[in-house]
Amino acid sequence: MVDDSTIEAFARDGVVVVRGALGADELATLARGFQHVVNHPSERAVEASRSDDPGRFFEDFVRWHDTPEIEQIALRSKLPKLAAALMDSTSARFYHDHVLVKEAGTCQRTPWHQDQPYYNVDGAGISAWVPLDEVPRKGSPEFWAGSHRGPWRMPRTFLDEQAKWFPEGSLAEIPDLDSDRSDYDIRQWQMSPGDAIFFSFLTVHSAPGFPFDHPRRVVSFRYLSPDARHAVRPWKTSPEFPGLTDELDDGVPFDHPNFPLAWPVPVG
Ligand SMILES: O=C(O)CCC(=O)C(=O)O
Repeated sequence: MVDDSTIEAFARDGVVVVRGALGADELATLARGFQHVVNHPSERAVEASRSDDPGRFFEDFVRWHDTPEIEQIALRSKLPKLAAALMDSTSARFYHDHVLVKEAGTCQRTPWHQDQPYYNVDGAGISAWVPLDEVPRKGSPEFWAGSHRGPWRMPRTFLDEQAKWFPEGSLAEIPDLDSDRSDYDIRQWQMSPGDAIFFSFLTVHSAPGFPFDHPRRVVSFRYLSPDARHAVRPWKTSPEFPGLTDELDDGVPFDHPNFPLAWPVPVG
């Protein structure tokens, strides 16, 4: 499904693009699921843009439980097999889905960040960022290639940069990539519906606003490698998994119905 050079590129860069990862029928299914989420936001949903933004940045999380279309794509498309192959792993467990829309004209950037410090996960994981719309290069996420091999970086709230997770000073800060972009290997691609950007939970990434005349609808599917372990945090992770610490010990594999094995496809 992916050749050795793509697997090597993922290990080296922490990010690769796979064209045509989902087909037309799968995209139609995902679009239905996406619309269900937008029409019925969960208690986890957030408005990630300011009230005076001419567009809107809306996010929701972990919707596969009540959105069968998202479950279908997360568990029964090529995505989990691709995720396992790129992690050079024999299996991939589904972690969660993250639904994002930047409406036409949204100014709000997604700031530079790594995903893993927000999570309850130690060990490797990978995301597949899949757009439902054409995304011109200038509206597409940016990735600092190789940053997944560096340290964990301080997670901050997107709108007001608060350190709500790790204590202030306890992790390295994200450098100011935008002021000296030539010092960093920054990758960005034009994307079409069904293409997927696969990136490590530790790859530093950001995304611009969306100054175009159509929305940018996206679902990011997150998968865990077999070496991923549940990391109980003394704070609310993002997303939060309420009650999980009563059912899954600290330091154990994610062998729990909330995190189904997605590849290989379980028999029966
Ligand atoms: O699409 C975006 O604006 C940000 C996506 C992102 O940060 C992610 O999928 O982890």
